[in-house]
Amino acid sequence: MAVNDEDAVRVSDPKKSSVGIPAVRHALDYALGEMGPVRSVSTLRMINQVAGFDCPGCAWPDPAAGERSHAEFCENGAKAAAWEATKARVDRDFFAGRTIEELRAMSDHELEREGRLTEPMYLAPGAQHYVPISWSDAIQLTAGHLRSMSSPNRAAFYTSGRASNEAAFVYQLLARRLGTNNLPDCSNMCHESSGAALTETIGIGKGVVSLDDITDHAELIVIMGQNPGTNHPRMLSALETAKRRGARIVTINPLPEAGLTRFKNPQKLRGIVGAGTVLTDRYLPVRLNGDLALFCGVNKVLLEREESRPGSVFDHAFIAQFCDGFDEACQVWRDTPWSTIETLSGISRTDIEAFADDVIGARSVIVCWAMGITQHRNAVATIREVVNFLLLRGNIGRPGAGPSPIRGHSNVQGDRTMGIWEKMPDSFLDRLGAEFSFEPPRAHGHDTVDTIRAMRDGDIDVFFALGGNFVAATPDTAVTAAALARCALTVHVATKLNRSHLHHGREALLLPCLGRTERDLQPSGEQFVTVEDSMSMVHASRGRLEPGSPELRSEVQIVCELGQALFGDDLGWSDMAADYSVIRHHISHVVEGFEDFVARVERPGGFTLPRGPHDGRVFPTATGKARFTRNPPDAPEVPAGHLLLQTIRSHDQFNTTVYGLDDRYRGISAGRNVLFVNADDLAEHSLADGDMVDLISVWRGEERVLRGLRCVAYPTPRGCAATYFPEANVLVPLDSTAVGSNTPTSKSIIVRLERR
Ligand SMILES: Nc1nc2c(c(=O)[nH]1)N[C@H]1C(S)=C(S)[C@@H](COP(=O)(O)OP(=O)(O)OC[C@H]3O[C@@H](n4cnc5c(=O)[nH]c(N)nc54)[C@H](O)[C@@H]3O)O[C@H]1N2
Ligand SMILES: Nc1nc2c(c(=O)[nH]1)N[C@H]1C(S)=C(S)[C@@H](COP(=O)(O)OP(=O)(O)OC[C@H]3O[C@@H](n4cnc5c(=O)[nH]c(N)nc54)[C@H](O)[C@@H]3O)O[C@H]1N2
Ligand code: SF4
Ligand SMILES: [Mo]
Repeated sequence: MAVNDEDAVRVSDPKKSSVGIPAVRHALDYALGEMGPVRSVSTLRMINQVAGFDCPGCAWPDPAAGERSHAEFCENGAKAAAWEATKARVDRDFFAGRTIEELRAMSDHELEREGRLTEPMYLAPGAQHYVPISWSDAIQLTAGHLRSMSSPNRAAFYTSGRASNEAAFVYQLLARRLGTNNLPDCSNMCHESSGAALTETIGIGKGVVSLDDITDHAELIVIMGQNPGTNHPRMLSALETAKRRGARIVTINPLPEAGLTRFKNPQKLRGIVGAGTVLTDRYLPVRLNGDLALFCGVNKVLLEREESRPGSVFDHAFIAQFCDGFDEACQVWRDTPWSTIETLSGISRTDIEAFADDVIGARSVIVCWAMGITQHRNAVATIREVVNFLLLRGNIGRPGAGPSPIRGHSNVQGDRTMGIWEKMPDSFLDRLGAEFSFEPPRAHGHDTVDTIRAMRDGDIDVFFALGGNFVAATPDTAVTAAALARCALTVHVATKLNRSHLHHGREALLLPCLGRTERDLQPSGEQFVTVEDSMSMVHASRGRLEPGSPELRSEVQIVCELGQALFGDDLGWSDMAADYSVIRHHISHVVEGFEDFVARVERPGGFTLPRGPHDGRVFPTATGKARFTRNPPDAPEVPAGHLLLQTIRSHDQFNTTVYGLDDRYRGISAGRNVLFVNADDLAEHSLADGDMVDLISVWRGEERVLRGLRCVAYPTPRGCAATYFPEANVLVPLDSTAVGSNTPTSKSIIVRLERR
């Protein structure tokens, strides 16, 4: 991974509040720099509007159609749109002037900053330069490779969560028509643990809370393992609304993240001139991966209180009618000693009891979480324990209550709904096969980690990526790069150049596509696409800008042309590409909840998908009941002299897309090579703030190194540290994954520091 030559990091005190005037100014500066004034205005005013495009940033939901403001976006949404709508271009001269080696020496920030890809590019075996290739040659080359494989399972089709429902649907159809379920996606590294835990316990792999549950109903909102001020900024507006009607907020996080402490709403005058709203009522600085122990502790207190005054705490009617496994779960809480709970969580019994008081005082509770929970070895168990916690007081299936995993990419949830999953259930495959008259493969395919293993072992010929940045986003960068190099062909459908395009197979293709912001004209006229947000709202997104180059094609068109090259027009590929409502028509027959899709999506603001547990306390689990589970607390054993490291996002990045080198709220500017550590841990290592260290991860006798990080003394619990991904992915062992979801454990890496 390239070291950032630009790095000259400066450190100041972390901010106590987020947003407010600086954020508005940053958003505008940023947009103007990338797009100039005219394009900035036309782009920003279309974000998240009913007739505009869905923000290409995160998956936070939009307010109802009539309740949106004129600027329904945050600073980071503006950055995401501007980054895509930039005027900068990477054209054939750019590639002619730079070898692959030279491009590899550039940082992630530098690569994407060069601008939008403009035409298909090809890298021949042994070549050092990408050269132009026609669309038809590129499609034929790909089809030729796919046809010559000895088995369809020698291809893998990766998806990043920005793909629209329509693109995702035709893409999974292509893979399955070819005969493979090898559909790894970014979700495997993201909320897979949430999906696994929720499917097992409540029968649906996604959240069951709506936006108005947060804004209008919940009396207590728990936010754990999430940094919304940076990663879901408009969530803070919703939390502010909740706060103003009297909701309490408990934050559980090893880092005191800015927006959660105090929030200045940039869209309200009081936010701009005043001190803003203090959002968090109780802050629990949990140890990294201590949440399972913490929730075991809270549940233990609830059980103790219930047993001392029967009928005062638990919702016995709900438990009796809708749940199973209750007694077995109680036994775990009885058996787990306080010493274990306090040691693993890093939170005192007194503080856990105070949190339990908040819970007992609230008639409705929502728990929100993101990557701080899902990317640990025991992530699935932790989320199941959160479900236990909610079930105890019937906090599911009524207003203001329930589990709410906050999703990452803008359409990652929709992609799953459309069938992007290596193990879609037979019910889906049955309907897909019936709709298109073919027999989809039934054997489960490879997820992300297994795809890397298969490539490493020489079992994959063609790696195809619909967006994303596979080599940078996945664990064990060196292993993944070497694995990609073993493929015969790597194909990337992308908007911008990134590191994955430089760690290629024997041959490689770059296929430049339209982005969310751009007009999509097909033979039947201008097209729109649809997306699903974190709260199961499905709605339309219409690009408005002129495409960045006349050669760009839509993702749907690229996939359908490949389908046609492979199979002729057997499934109606050309009709689907010509008119996306044909795809929506198919979706309405195949995907549950999409009945009458073509008509319903025309409603301003779209429609909400059915969610059994939310809508009517229906739990389609193995037993038809909501399931209490046994989750005895554990945590990684960190040897003496070592720290547990989490890898996080700065305020100036979207995953592997690095917009800039600042992390304003954490007081970091002009660099990313920093390590946040507790001051006492630094002292114990005879280090001080400002010292430079190398970071060595140790796992099963193996060592991996990330060099040259500046230590920053930071308020995080003893024994815990943090640095930024994607750079830190060199430290994450491929085989270190969560039990039950195979998600890389990128928030609990055992490391030691070595002074440079
Ligand atoms: N601007 C911007 N927006 C984004 C993204 C982006 O990169 N930039 N990425 C998008 C994507 S794909 C996703 S998945 C989301 C990610 O959204 P987040 O999950 O908020 O992202 P992270 O930066 O990984 O932050 C993890 C948070 O969890 C905390 N944490 C870490 N470990 C633990 C733990 O063991 N326990 C607890 N309680 N907390 C812990 C960290 O301190 C940090 O606050 O954001 C989406 N939105
Ligand atoms: N260590 C560590 N690793 C992590 C994480 C972590 O917290 N720590 N988080 C994980 C998570 S939550 C996620 S979701 C993954 C993200 O993994 P990915 O989704 O694979 O990565 P992104 O950085 O979101 O992908 C960025 C690239 O997508 C392309 N792109 C952007 N817009 C479009 C578009 O409209 N169409 C197409 N075709 N391409 C487009 C651009 O070329 C850009 O370079 O990373 C994971 N990796
Ligand atoms: S909160 Fe997320 S979806 Fe909303 S504008 Fe910001 S980045 Fe976009
Ligand atoms: Mo994500």
